[in-house]
Amino acid sequence: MAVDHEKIRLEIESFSAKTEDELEGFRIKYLGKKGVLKELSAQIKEIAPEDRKEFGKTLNALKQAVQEKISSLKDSLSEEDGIGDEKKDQTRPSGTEDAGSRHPVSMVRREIEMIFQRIGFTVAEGPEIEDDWHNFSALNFPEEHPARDMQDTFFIEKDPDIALRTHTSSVQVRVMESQKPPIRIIAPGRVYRNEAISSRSHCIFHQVEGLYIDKGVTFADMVQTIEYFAKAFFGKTKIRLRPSYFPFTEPSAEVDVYWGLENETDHRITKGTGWLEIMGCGMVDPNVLKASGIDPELYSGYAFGMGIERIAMNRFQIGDIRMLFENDIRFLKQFKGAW
Ligand code: 2U9
Repeated sequence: MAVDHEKIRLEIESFSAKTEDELEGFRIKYLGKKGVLKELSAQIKEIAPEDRKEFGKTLNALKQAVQEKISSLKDSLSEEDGIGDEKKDQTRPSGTEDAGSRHPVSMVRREIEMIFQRIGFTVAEGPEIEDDWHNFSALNFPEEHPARDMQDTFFIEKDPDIALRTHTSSVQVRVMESQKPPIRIIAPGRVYRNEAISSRSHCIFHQVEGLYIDKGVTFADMVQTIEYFAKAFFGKTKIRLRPSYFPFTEPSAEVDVYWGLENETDHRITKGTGWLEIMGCGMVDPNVLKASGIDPELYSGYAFGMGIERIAMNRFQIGDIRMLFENDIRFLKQFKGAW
């Protein structure tokens, strides 16, 4: 009787088992008392004596193939068994996982948050899609202000105007509407500008703004807080304020820290002046307090705002702002373990 050994060999090699039971069934089928290989070896009597040696060899090879299959499937089944498997060393160190890292913008944001939390500020958040009131009107932007333009703001709906917030000041308006002074908050988050004019400018960036409102808050209080921040974040002790203008603060100022002019890098960073602009600030305009239901006769406050990308570029010596948006893994990997 002709036996197709090749067919049996293929059957053995292509077998796979999902459970121990299936594997045991396989073992019995081939190696059991009435198994395929036992029946084959019984046929040896019918083989011509001169072919018996060859037949025996083939049988042995099949037997070996079955045993190898069983042992390899046993290994892979016990691996899948996982944690519950007593045969495994549960104390073996797991090895290193490639865990990724925090984005430099997130690192700087967190550091700023912590610096202000140390002096009693809490972190406030609010919606990125805003109405005209919270983004513009309540902040004393006149009806015809250019920031309200389609070229500068991403509108989602018209009449009533709904847009992507252009600053996190809208968050602070919401807090003023719902809480009584004293208010001491910082509002970090993503903001949007419609920079249609230049393809190199960016539509999304991040800000941290701060607001402190209470009875008797003065310009001097603001300067002290900014001095504290400059020391804590940059390690610099000297700041200067230059007059500026924002619709929501009066008076308003731009803040520079004295960076120094010790070396070539200092010259480059400060464009040869020794001073580095870090933020804007001012006393909250009485109109803004009024709009949110806070009596400007009773209360006063200061506010400040800074762009996180700009500060991250300074902190990590990043020459091109696009690095912060492109998420190139070769760039991001450099921040592993930084914080
Ligand atoms: C309320 C009242 C006043 C927030 C302020 C600035 C000055 C400022 C810019 C810095 C760089 C924005 O990211 S940037 O482009 N911001 O200079 N922001 S005062 O003033 C407020 C906020 C909320 C209710």
